[in-house]
Amino acid sequence: MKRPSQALPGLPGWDRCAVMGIVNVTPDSFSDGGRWLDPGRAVDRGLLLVDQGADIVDVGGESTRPGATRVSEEEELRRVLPVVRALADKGVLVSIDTMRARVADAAVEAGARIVNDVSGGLADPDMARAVAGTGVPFVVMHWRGQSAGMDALADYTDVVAEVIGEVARQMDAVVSAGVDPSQIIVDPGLGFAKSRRDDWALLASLGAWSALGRPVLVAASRKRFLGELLADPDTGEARPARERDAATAAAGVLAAAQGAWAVRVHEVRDTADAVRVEAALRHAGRALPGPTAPGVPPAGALTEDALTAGARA
Ligand code: PMM
Repeated sequence: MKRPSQALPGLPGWDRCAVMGIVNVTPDSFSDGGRWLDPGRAVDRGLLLVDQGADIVDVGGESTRPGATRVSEEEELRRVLPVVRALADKGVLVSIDTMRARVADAAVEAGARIVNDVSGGLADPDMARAVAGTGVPFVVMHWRGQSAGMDALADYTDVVAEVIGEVARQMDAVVSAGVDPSQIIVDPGLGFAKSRRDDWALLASLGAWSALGRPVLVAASRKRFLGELLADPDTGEARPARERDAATAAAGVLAAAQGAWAVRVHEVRDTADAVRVEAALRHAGRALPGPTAPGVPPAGALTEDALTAGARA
């Protein structure tokens, strides 16, 4: 993929794929539901993810797993605001994962610096205008309908072309509502109204997203298509969600190699290492475009000799 600028207005630029760590302040998310429902534990978790290499911490208060029903706006606000405020106060770059304009607005007021809307502005007619008013970057994810019924909407002839086309229309809609196009991040929405085969096709074709000219966020973490790939050969049962992290890191590095701007993951450490390896290899022997990111060897540090010596060691 031709990489659109890694820098977004108001956010630091990274010379490698960024890592977004997930803190779901929910009782029912598919892989970590209930673990971070207590605000103190959620904040500690966010800080740990930063220690482990997360560049951004994504805080969500509503599960979007297939079949999930919605929580009330009041409950969502009650879950996320103290966590967003505490992490932002400690200097963490927080994104708020919400489909509601009022939650997005309140979270930005509390210190969030990115709005991550899995509906890409479609679930709440006030969302795009609200985000435009805040001036923060906006993740426009591909979305066809609420989680309760989304599996029935996975019907495509050419999934890659159709998903990109639908995201382009979502982008036009949010720009019409006032969002600055330079603040848009796009996301294929793996697992959202997608079959397993659709997820693989999308993950294999991230290069095609350069047509939109926007940074791409990819969230494969622990999703069903990985669990089914790693199913128990005897029982056919999908690998449990918490045992999908090596596959998640592999998916992340493959997304990074195709030019993804960021990957969103539940467990940060391995993916943070993996994207640094990808960046080091990509930059090896070439001048880096900007200041060297922590963990990325400076330009020229990885010469052919050093790489060969590394391979021998
Ligand atoms: N997936 C989930 C939640 N939020 N946000 C973006 N931008 N992209 C995604 O694919 C996405 C998301 C699914 O639930 P999880 O929080 O347990 O991963």
